[in-house]
Amino acid sequence: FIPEPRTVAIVGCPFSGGQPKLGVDQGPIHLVEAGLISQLEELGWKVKFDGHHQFEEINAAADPPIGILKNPRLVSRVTEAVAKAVGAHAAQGELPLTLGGDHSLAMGTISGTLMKYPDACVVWIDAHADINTVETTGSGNIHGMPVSFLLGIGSKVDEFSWVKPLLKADRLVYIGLRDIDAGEKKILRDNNIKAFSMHEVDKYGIGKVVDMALDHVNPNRDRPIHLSFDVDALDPTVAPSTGTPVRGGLTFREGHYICEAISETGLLVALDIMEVNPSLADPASVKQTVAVGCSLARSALGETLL
Ligand code: B3U
Ligand code: MN
Ligand code: MN
Repeated sequence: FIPEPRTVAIVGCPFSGGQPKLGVDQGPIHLVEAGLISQLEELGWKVKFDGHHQFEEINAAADPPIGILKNPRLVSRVTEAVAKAVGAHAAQGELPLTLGGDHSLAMGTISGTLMKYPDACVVWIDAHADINTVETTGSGNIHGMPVSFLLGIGSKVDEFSWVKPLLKADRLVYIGLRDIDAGEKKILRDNNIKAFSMHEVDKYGIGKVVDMALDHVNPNRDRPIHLSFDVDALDPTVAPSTGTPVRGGLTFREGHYICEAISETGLLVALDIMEVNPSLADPASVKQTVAVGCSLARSALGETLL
């Protein structure tokens, strides 16, 4: 039994500790100020917004690198808090919409989803695979690593012992990849992880790619879906204000098509909109990127064209 109207719980996560560029913590504030709450209400959702999360602060001196991982204690504490917040919303039957912030947050959001829905699958939309391990990361930026923690691959870091490796490799699929480290390619191959890079989007078209992606992680269309959308999956001409833009990305329509198709399944249980950084690029580009973040969320939550 799903109560109507359904409730979306917005979890604002002003957090940038998983990567070095300042400003991505302002992403959620801009998305909400752009009118996201009323836009979702207009779609018929009951919107619960508890404000932007106030995270514990740990200063850099108290958080030296572990190996080359940067801000490990901070990222661990924040993502654990996010897991609890998302898990609690899901437990109440609400659909958590987490606004980032950098993509390390997905360690928390997906952990939270899996607490309530152990058989959920994850659709990860990104230019990057974010699957580096302690062994393979070259940057030490944890936003390039959350998927490996969720899968439980690579050597364990005590600080992150709260992350339970509950995600199975065959319940994960990527769309939009085009900047993958050599170590990550090996991980994807060794673990048989399904990934549709921009090459496959070009070859098959986005409609077929989404069908194939869902056939892989959700063959009977009966598993709950967590959609984690990094706006850098979109082409930089579409979403310029993000920390690590990579040319050759998804068009405006391809990005929205993915959200619409997942909405149509009726199986979406959690959504992340990540890596909007309003301090990068000119004011018009910022406005455009924030507007795209809002419209992706609307599409995933059922805004229909006709
Ligand atoms: N794979 C690289 C680069 C990167 C990952 N995610 C983003 N950039 N946004 C890394 O640092 O792990
Ligand atoms: Mn990402
Ligand atoms: Mn990315």
